Amino acid sequence: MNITKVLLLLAAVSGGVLSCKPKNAGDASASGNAQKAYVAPGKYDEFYNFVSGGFSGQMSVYGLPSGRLFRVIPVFSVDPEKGYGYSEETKPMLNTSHGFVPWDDLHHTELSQTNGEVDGKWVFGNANNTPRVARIDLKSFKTSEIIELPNSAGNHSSPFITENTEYVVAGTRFSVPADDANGDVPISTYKQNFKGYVSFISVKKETGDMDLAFQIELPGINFDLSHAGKGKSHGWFFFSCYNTEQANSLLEVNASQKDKDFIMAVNWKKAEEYIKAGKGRKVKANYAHNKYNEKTHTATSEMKSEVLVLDAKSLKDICYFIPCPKSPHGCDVDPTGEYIVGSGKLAALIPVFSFDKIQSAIQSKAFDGEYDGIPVIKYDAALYGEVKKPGLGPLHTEFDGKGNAYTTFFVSSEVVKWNIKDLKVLDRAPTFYSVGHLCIPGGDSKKPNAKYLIAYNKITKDRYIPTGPELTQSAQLYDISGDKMEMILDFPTIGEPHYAQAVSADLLKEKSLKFYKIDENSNKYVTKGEKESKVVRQGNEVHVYMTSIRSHFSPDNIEGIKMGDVVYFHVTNLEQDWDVPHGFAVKGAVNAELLIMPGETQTLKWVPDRVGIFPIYCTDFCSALHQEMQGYVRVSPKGSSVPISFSLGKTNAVANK
Ligand code: RUQ
Ligand code: CUA
Repeated sequence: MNITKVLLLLAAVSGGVLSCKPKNAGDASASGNAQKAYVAPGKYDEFYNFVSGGFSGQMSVYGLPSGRLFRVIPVFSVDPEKGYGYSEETKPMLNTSHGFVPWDDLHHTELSQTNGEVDGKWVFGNANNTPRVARIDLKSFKTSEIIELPNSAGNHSSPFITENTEYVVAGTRFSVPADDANGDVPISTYKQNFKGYVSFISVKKETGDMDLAFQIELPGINFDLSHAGKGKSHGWFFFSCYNTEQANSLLEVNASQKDKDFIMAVNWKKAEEYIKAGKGRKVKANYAHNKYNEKTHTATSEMKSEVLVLDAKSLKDICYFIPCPKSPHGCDVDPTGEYIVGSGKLAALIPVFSFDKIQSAIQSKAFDGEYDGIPVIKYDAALYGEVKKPGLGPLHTEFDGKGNAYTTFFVSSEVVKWNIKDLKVLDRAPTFYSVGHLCIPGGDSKKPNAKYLIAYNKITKDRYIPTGPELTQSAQLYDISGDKMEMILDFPTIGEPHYAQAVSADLLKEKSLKFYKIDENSNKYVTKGEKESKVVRQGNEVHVYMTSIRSHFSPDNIEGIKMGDVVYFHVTNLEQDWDVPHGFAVKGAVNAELLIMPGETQTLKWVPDRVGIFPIYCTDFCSALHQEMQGYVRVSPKGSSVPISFSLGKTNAVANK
């Protein structure tokens, strides 16, 4: 089929989504299946589900099988609900070489692993626009660290990890001129000047601290997705690539010219050897590395200036290309590490590659020449086999650990179950509609927990009550414990769900942090008791050392602030009990509220814009007298002689002059 035909077919199929709605419309209740997703009030869910928010820049936490939303974790986007990116303490988390970047596009979530099994320590997320990788701590469910990636643009094939979380890996989606090269070149010089980079971020075993260990410089193509080898293929990483045509315009057509693009196999153990042998070169780069400290409750941002780069062209045997049909998207490795599944967005088959065959092909040099200096392994020499006629537009595959794979089909709106050994299709289930990613708990690890499968759908037209031009996207939950997939629930999601991961609740729930110890709070502006609360003027800066406890702030009357002052409210929540955050807001603040966890200190910067009385109040319903948790700030004209004063509990005092 030529490309025009494929595109026409795609248009016809996606246009027909509404008209060819399956008869039963996936009505789970009709078959009594909905019972399986029912979690009675007061009962716990079996799994945590970490779902990417796509263009919301956040990650959301759902329970499975209920589909209940528990938390939205702010990662790459400011979140006024939690004050993330608005409080002085969290602002540095969003610092980049471009300055403060309050938004990004989070596509993939990946849980940390030990020995190829999900270990419940951290979950990683990628920023697709201004390339970054974030690590979220699964005790506090907060973003702990964000590292920016130089030489990259559109960090899509990320943040996938190796089986002991040695590395988080990221590949550039857009090739661009390197950061240390002159970037002021005609776009038409793509082939000469644009380069691709993949990044290996090291992760410290105990602390999770990340560092950009090295990058590999590659031809200027687009990297799409990736997954690490595991078991026998531990030490390798696999990336799907498109636009091997190196087109710089109308990629819809121009990057679909070739029948096959590539899966790239990277031998990262070999790369480590080259580094030991001093074969890397240090390259100037400018990127931010941001960390949140749970004792100071404060983030710091450090600018880095150098990165170690390995050249894939001259350092032979780090990288190999394997032809893969029709603009590959998903690149998934089965639990044994032997089978690598490539999914061509425009393909009508699924190629399955064999790690053993790839190794022998490399040994015997079964190459089809080179692509820009990188050997291209012969398709047949690497291929284990093809799944024939599985559906249209395969995107992503997860595994059940029982020898089966489940692949999503965007164009034909379905999940298809097939056997990895004999490549036979076993079952198919419709999705509503146009599924992208899917998730089985542990489904990309060595030990999947094959009870449920969740499909993440791009389109929900006619599925829910309408909400104007924008409709929610959705997740659909299937019971896959039997031979047939059974849909048991569907639920709306926040933003656009791309990849998601799930983990048994037992692994996390006991470790969940309940509050921060006030004794350990080493925030520069902490106030450890009401008696220490105060207001201090330093030139035109006014620092309010404030405490909150059910149900008052100390102080709650503040005077002596003048126009031209910059006021910092440093609020320490003195509570030492689970689930008692206090909020803080002041009228006219142009940023957000603060939501302060028990034992934590957070700071709101406020520049009064007029003379008058400004109420403050707690934004989180914390007790029966929450509504009484309020106070007043007086702002006087510039040059006023009203002195700084502050109090709590002094009512009807003599008026100030
Ligand atoms: S993508 S729907 Cu992961 Cu951004 Cu495939
Ligand atoms: Cu504190 Cu409401």
